[in-house]
Amino acid sequence: MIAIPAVDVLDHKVVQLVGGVPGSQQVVLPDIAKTADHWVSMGAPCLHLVDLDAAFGKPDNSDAFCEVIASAGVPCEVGGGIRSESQIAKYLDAGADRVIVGTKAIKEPEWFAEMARKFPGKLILGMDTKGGKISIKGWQEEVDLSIDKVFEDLRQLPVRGVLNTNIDVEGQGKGVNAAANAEFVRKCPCPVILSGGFASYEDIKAGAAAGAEAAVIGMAVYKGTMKPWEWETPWKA
Ligand code: AMZ
Repeated sequence: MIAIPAVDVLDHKVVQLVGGVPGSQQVVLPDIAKTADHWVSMGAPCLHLVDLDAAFGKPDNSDAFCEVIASAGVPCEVGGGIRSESQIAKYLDAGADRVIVGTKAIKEPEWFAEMARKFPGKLILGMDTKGGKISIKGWQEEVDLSIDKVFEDLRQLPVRGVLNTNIDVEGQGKGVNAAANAEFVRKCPCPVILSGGFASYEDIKAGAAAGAEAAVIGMAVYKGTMKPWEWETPWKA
């Protein structure tokens, strides 16, 4: 399993929020490109770019993200506020390795199925969960849709994987919910990228043991409490 640093952008700056709540910024860095370059220079094998402005329906950061994607030199996954085929195509044309679609995919599964077939192996379904329920629209709306049903539908689709952020523990630096993560990975029919609360190498090991493909790390690398470049195999477990 690889660890991927998150570059979350709100108000056109790199931020780390607690539980995704605007106003809870623990970290604010003004330069998106510089922050992305920093993680690549530390050996990050991949970048996780999230446009929170777009996820909240505000003017997006897609041009800045496209520049990062084109020059990063490592694979990038990108999401947040993606609601159209042209937005998916814009990021793929810029060289994104994969594009994360959450809200629109959950709200309009038929549209998502069409996009998944149009861009095979390129889409990640963003399925973030709070108290065991799927959460959308910047984690401000809960959806009454069973996770098992979404997994069932996914079996037919050539998606690259599923991103699951555990919102209950996200941004708190207290560690992951290893049992919830393991259950998610066990049930999901495709590769899983876990996110939310990764605070120690033990958390990373637990994600690897569960069979996840990757773990997104945010607060812990920004606060310096986790240093993946110092691991026995940097950024890997
Ligand atoms: O922090 C938040 N409030 C937040 C966040 N990090 N809200 C959404 N997201 C991320 C999801 C996924 O990567 O984890 O945005 C992406 C999905 O966005 P959308 O707009 O397609 O639901």
